[in-house]
Amino acid sequence: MQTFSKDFIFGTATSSYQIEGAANEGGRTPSIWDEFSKTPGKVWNGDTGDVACDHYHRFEEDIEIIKALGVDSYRFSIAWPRIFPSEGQYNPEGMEFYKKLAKKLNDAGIKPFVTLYHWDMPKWAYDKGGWVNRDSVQWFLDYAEKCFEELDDLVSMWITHNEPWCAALLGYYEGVHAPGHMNLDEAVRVSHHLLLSHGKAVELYKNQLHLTKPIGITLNLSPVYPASERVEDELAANNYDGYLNRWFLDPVFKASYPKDMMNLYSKQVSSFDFIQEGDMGTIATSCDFFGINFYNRALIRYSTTSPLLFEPAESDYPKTGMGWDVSPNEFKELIRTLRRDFTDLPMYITENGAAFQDVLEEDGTVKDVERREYMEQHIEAIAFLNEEGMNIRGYYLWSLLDNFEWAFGYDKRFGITYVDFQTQKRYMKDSAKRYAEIVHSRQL
Ligand code: GBH
Repeated sequence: MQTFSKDFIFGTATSSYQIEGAANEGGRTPSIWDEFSKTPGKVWNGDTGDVACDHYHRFEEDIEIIKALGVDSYRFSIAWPRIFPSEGQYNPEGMEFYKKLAKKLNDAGIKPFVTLYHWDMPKWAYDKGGWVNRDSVQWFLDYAEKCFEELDDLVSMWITHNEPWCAALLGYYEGVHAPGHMNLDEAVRVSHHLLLSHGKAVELYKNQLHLTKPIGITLNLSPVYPASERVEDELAANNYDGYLNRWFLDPVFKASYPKDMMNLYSKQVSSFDFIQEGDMGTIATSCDFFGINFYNRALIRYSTTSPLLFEPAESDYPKTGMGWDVSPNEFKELIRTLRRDFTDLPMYITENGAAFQDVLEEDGTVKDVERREYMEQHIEAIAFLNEEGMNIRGYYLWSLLDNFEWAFGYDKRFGITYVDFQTQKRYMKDSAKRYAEIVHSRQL
């Protein structure tokens, strides 16, 4: 039997565009995701976040679910276009929504863990060049400053960016996320500006505003394994690790980009002149914790047809509904690697969870055995890791609700709560009931 200490934080997570809806209310203007989801062919079934889980109107009901889970904390993100609907125009009505939400959470004894950027850049900022434009760093800081000033009292921890790899590489290189570009030169600049805006936001928070809540960044990390012992596959796996993990880990913890990746990218990136004097030091500004989103390991092989020389390989692991390997052991290896090679900071698993095909039974139950097992395996892994002294301080299940799963629309359900998108009725799945037990007993 594994046990968790009283101060270990159990939570659940969501993000603004994926759940809020009310796309045109409260003074909000479109984000890049409104644009992208309305572009034919980009999102499964033409789904958009216009209504999503209608959380903007139903947040009180959703807080009741969070209370029923008994969790210590709830992680959500702020929609930038609600706060700055146009350049330089602060919108207090937008902020009011998050104040109400955070207050209600505090009243219920639930700690708000707030992400500033979970991918919904305002369209006005995109029209001025988006994250490719270095001015985006200042736009983000203006937005961050307002959030810090208005919300810090109500927030228990801050995350600057969620998964900059997704925003930069999926958005600007692979073209599957907003804004749907396919240009490595842009993607690499974007990653730099995202990271720089992170470092500057931390400096602003600590050194200028003198605020004291813990602040950090969340990266999506997948430990990478070669499909075979062939040297080509090992090279490909190393490149993919550089592409997905090290391109973000090295700047944040070592104040430099990985040399091997600079080399690989230099064939497609015209120059690295966007890296200015002092930038790397700023990016590595020390944080209070490190956030990790973990879903799966990656199995990679050499490819002559792909420009970066890698591609996913078939694996015989059990899969989630996304086709991702269920790999709790590799999760443990990832954490040990991070401890050995990168950081001593306290860690939070800011997302972990799985999509599976769910069936809502007549009696309102959802018997999501696979999701429950996935969750138990990863929570158990954390208990083992903490016995080894890995200092993981919290775990946030992705996600509180079935929601808009980006390019997959409403086709993929990650929730521990089932949402009937026709009626907006919520049903706790079996995984949610089991999670409540674990949280309550602090053991499994
Ligand atoms: C997160 O992203 C997001 O933060 C969240 O908004 C989203 O809803 C949730 O996860 C579920 O998707 O095996 O090499 O193909 C997930 C980031 C990055 C995780 C890519 C899986 C696959 C790497 N994903 N990764 S690979």
